[in-house]
Amino acid sequence: MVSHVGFEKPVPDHAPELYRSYGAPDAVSGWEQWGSDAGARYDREGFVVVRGAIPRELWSAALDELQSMARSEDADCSNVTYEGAFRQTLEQALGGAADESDEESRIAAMALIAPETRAAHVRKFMGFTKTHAALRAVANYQPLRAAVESLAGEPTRLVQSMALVKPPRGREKPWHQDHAYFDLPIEARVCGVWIALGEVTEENGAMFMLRGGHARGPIVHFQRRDWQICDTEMAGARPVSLPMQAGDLVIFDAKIPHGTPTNRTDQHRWALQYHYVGRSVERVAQEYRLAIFGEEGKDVSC
Ligand SMILES: O=C(O)CCC(=O)C(=O)O
Repeated sequence: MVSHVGFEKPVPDHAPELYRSYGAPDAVSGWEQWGSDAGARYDREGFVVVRGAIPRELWSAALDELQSMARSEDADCSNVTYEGAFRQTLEQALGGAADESDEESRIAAMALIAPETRAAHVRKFMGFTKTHAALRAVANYQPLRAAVESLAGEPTRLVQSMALVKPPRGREKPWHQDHAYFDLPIEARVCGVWIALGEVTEENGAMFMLRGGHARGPIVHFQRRDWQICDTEMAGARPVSLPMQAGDLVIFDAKIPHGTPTNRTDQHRWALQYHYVGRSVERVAQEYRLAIFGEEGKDVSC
């Protein structure tokens, strides 16, 4: 049963120069090539791209599952976010202004909206690995878990699962560090994995990363188009874009600055994102995180 339905805030488009790529990173071809070199590259650059990392049967089952969740009245996950424009559709279905504070009526109104309309506006699902076996299977894919464990230096647990859908003309996810969203010790090795479930290009919202940027440590975030690193902080940076095919992924340090531009195409861009941390790592109070990354990040999620 979905427990939270939210809508994105309308935001202005980003400046094009925020997502200009300065080269292409080297990639590892399959897990056979994963070794100590990859670990050293992760430490040096803050991320490693692995091509053909998830077998077709796993990624295509995951994509089917997400597409059926998008059409379902109840996506059966902890949290669904829609594009801001979907608010008007919901208001019409409710016969007036949707009461933003009334979660129950927002969830009930989903049943009044045609499945294809709902699906067209989904932006994000969170918290689904307990209920959806196909999505759990990707998170637990053994070679991936082994690589993550080698980077964390100990057995790991999954701390967050998300599906990130960028609909046609879907908005940017501004530059940020994922660690800023986690109540985890700043020295913990938090490892993110972003998996392409279809073709990903600069035009439809590829991941951009700042090579070696994790070494700078935490950067203060501000509420602007999102809770993010300020655009002025990124001026003069030389990021790289990570175009991918379905089944490719990037494993990254949660302190690497990254972001994705607006989808300029008519096609959806589908991705999964999981975060893992060593089992010995304990949560810390939100105040600890805010003292490091900025007070405006209260109660935010990625
Ligand atoms: O998939 C995207 O568009 C951005 C995902 C991301 O960086 C995040 O949610 O932390």
